[in-house]
Amino acid sequence: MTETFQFNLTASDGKARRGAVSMPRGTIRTPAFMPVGTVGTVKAMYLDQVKELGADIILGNTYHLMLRPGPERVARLGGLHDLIRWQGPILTDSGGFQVMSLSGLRKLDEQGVTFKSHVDGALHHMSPERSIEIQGMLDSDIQMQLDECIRLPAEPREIERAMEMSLRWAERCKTAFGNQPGKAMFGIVQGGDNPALRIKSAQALAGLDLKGYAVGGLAVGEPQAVMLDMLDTTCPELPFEKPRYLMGVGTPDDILKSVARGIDMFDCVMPTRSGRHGLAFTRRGRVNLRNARHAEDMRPLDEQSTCPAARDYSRAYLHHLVRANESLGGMLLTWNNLSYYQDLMAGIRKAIEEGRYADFMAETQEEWARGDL
Ligand code: PRF
Repeated sequence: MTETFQFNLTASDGKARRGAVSMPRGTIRTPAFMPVGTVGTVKAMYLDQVKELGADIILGNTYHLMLRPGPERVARLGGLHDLIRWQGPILTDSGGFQVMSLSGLRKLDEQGVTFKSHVDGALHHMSPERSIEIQGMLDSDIQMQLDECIRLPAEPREIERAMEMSLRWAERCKTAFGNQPGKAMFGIVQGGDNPALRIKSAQALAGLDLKGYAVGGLAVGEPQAVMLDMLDTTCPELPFEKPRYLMGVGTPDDILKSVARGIDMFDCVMPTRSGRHGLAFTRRGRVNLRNARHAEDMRPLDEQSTCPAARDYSRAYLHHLVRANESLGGMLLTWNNLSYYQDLMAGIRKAIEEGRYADFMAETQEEWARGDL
């Protein structure tokens, strides 16, 4: 295990990259999918299961953890890893995006954001420096700059203002983070659906020589084609030898197409959240277990799956659990979905190594299109 943060590319196929991020707490095989553990739990899962499925890193949220249990308390309790019992790397999002989507946003200016807690209504302030300080108290391994993410569609001037401010915040976060050899602070490209702003953002961040780069401000209301265009524009501007993380993305199809454009890391609530809502991701596409057609179907979701949730339980039982709002329904479907996502990533990595990524993508998409078993 290394003392420092390192990224090594080991193979490529077209623009798709196969590599590994190595840091003191572990190695992340890329392309990687990071399960979301917002409040210090990957919802409805034991972290031993998450590890067993092949996840090398999980994500936490600065916004949620600062409100509850609070960063000072987490630090007194020995840091997030010991508290939640996950010894691998943890990436924390900076809070800007969650403030926008969850809190009664009060005020956002050059200083930072002032917002109302969704927990108890109390007012909080977060500056770029405070976000990094909190991520440090959580002992996060990969910390994200504070940024401002604009929902699309939006006015070009508004997109530009947020992108420019995010750049200034990136510099402040870099200074606040300082030099921590075993950890990393990633910058976040913004610029909405505007290619020129995306290029400007990516080039300026590249100039800051950060350890990794995220692409933010996508999957926020635009069509998939726009997101993919922005990746085509942005990725070539980012340093080739640094990891690239597409934030909050996405569906299995989004992931396949984004890897083809040079993305190395992903996170999304989709497998966990949709599992709790009765939706299963499978080799043959999506299956809504709420649907009455499953009520007396004794077949499993997919007998070829590597996951017991997909192999050993009938659709009839999953349907019953979902309809009855039983916790076990959400647990089994989350397990199935995270298993599907991690197996997809393993398949992607292997295909890149073997130089057959385009074929893998086409075959995977064909299987989805055939529809449920
Ligand atoms: N910024 C941050 N977190 C994010 C996003 C962003 O733009 C997105 C957009 N898809 C998800 N999570 N800080």
